[in-house]
Amino acid sequence: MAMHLQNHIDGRWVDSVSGETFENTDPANGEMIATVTKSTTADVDKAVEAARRAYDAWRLMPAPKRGEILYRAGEIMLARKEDLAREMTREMGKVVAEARGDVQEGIDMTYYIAGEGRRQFGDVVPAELPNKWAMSMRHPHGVVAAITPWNFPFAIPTWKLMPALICGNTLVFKPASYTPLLAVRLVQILEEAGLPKGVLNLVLGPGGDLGDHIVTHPGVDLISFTGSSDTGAHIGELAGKLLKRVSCELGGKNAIVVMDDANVDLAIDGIVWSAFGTSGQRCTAASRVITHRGVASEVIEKIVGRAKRMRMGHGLEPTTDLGPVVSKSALEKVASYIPIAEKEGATVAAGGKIAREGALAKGFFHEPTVLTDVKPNMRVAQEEIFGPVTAVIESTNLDEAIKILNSTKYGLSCSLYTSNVNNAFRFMRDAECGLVYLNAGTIGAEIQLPFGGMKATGNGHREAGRAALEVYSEWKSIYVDYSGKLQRAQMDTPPP
Ligand code: UN1
Repeated sequence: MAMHLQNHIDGRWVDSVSGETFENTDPANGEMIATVTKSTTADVDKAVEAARRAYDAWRLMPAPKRGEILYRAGEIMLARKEDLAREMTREMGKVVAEARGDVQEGIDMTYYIAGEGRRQFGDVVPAELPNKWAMSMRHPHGVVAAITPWNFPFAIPTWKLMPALICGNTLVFKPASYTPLLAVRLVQILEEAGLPKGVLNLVLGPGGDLGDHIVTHPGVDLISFTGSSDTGAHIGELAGKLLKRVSCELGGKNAIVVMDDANVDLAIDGIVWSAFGTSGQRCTAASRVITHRGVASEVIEKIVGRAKRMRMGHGLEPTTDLGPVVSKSALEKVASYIPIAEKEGATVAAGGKIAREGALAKGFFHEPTVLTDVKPNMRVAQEEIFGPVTAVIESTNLDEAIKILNSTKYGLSCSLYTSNVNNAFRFMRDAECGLVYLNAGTIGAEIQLPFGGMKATGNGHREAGRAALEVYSEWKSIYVDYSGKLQRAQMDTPPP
């Protein structure tokens, strides 16, 4: 019996005013998981109104008390980790070991941010005039809209919800339409942990008009979005005209550079994990490999061998290495890049096809694919494919490799395999990426450091780590003059 998933508005689980629904299905076999209420702009209005009503009481609750609710939420997540992971695998396809990692990342973020309830440091600095006090403190924005993707259906919402909550904001949460179940689970957990009604409101449904309405709604103060660069630019345009705060986490075309002095087998492990983990559907996925010519044939032979041995299947099966991609349109997009690659002169060295054998035909499976003879300016070396496809490019030295690395419009994650410390430090300095790895793959960022990227990967903000608070609060500088007389800064000279 399929579940039915509803919006959560002002503390109540309710259907959309439209009465319409859409289906949530397993991308590995097409099985129905749930019917989902399909929201309209009128539902968004209700969600924003509820969030506005709840704002003052929430912002005035002492931040350590808000933190206690988050700690309790973390405990509940930990207790339900296995169930959440299994539901995630069914809902969006990633293998269950990775789904556990996604939930764990959400737990890590929740505990980490709960601690910020007792920090949120400001500055107290000397004033230039006598008997005067100068300090800064954080202030919430008001109502935050969190628009989240399906590829990390638990972790990424926690990156947005938890810091927004700890800073005293209330929320309208619109998850991707492919992953409403994990969003419902997260809201249920926060509700059980004691979040007051109206503080977190959930609106389910596909983006488009609904997304535009959220972004332009006068009751929404900040939009935090993770998704494609095109959608991010659109949101930025809409919000910019209204001078709203926007934080965007967008695409990537991440690369692993392998030097001729690298431990090649270690590099192969990193490449296979980073290129094909989550079926390549991570913003951080290694969709390019830039290999030194001296080791290129060995690198190619070994990646191809590994890709060919990967077993596709349902993510809940213990034998599965590679799950499906999320949807039919995602599968078609991935497949469309193969003829593009061939036309531009690349060679399909492994994979290259939609999998149609046996039970795989029921799902959205694409073979793990390795493209060789790729030149840095080809479309497959520049555009985000978001599937299990990696493009191998050859280079003659580190300078050239870094130039190729930096030649895309994106700047999220990169990695260098080398045993030469000078190479390592030059790479750390010159890579135009928000995440840099040495002798490790491009995926697997930890939540206590900032996450995000340069150039078209974002709009200058970072999620997670201490940086998260910068997005979800504004600075307020406060001066207290206790001299009892008019003192004019920059003009009055203090007495000797
Ligand atoms: C993403 O794909 O948008 O670093 C997030 C990683 C994960 C997060 C990925 N911790 O791969």
